[in-house]
Amino acid sequence: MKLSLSIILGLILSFSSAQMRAADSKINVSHAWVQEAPPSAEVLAGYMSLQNQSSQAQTLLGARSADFKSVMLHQTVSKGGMAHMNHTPQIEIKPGSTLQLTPGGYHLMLMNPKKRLKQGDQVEVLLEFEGGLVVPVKLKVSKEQP
Ligand SMILES: [Cu+2]
Repeated sequence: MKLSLSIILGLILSFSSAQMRAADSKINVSHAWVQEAPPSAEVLAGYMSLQNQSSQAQTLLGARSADFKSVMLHQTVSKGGMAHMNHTPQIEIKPGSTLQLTPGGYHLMLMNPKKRLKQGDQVEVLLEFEGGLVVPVKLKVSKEQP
């Protein structure tokens, strides 16, 4: 009982510090998670909400992570009942609006993980915006949308 409580407290603390750093850069990140995949998977998908709290448009150009060989911005689009993924070079977030990266829409395509990632693990990704802004985000690995 004591152990699980301290784990929960630790999670809350690490979550709030990530929130705080993101707020400094005027991009509020929430619901950041990575979908767990089979061990053989060469790509994983990352999802989150990005709220632009600044008075200017912010343009997401890409991302990088020490845990993956490369990271790309993708968009899933349905055409004639088939789902395709398109590479998206950039996404603009208007002032006050929120960009949702969700299953079936925009996502981070996390390619060639350097280690096996399981439910409960954490992944750090650096989001790169136009103008040099870099926002660090911690994503929780989860089987389902948390
Ligand atoms: Cu993709």
